[in-house]
Amino acid sequence: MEHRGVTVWLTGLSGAGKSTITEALAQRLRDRQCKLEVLDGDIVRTNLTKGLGFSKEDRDTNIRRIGFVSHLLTRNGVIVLVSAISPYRAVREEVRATIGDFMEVYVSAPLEVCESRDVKGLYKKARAGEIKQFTGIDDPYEPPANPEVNCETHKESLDESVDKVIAKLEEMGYL
Ligand code: GGZ
Repeated sequence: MEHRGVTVWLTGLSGAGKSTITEALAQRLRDRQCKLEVLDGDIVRTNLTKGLGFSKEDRDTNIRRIGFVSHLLTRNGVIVLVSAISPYRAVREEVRATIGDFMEVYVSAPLEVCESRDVKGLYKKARAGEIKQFTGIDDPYEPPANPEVNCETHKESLDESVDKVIAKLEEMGYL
C-alpha cells in the first residue's frame, strides 16, 4: 500500500517486550504490503555499532547511528521500526527532531516483571555483578515524557499493543 516514511522508535527496559512487539508489528505491516525495515539494538550492535559498550557516551553514539540510518530510510518512504533500550531522553529527543517523521513507543513493564522474565539470563548476571552498567540495575533509564504510544506489556496482550501502534500510525496519517 501507499504510505509515508516514518520512524517508529520503541524504547524501554531489556525484557519489556520491544523485540516481540517489533516482530509482530513488522509482520502486520508486511501483510499490508508496507515498505519497512527493522533496526533492532541487539542486532545493530553486531555490525553498525560493533565495538560500542554501555557507557552513556557509547549508548548515545549507538542511538545517533541508528537515528542516522533511520533518517535516510524514513525520507525515502520506508517505515522504520527501531527497537533499542535508548535509555537517555535527550538523545531520543535529538533523533526525533532530526527525523521529523517520528513516533515514540514506550514499551513499559515494571522492572520486577522484566527481571522475572529474564529471557537471556542477563538480569541474573547483572545482579551477580557479572555484567556492569545494566539498565535498570546499576544504570539509569529515563522514561519518555510524552510518548505517542505507551504499551504496558504487563497489562495488555501482544495484539493489543500492536493494534495501538497501528491505530496511531493511521491517526497520524502514515498509513
Ligand atoms: C542493557 C545490555 C547490557 C547492559 C548487554 N545494559 O534485552 P537484550 O539484552 O536482548 O537487548 C539488550 C541489548 C542492549 O542494546 P541496546 O542497543 O538496545 O542498548 S542502548 O539502546 O542502551 O544502546 C540486552 C543486551 O544488549 N545488554 N549488556 N549493560 N542491556
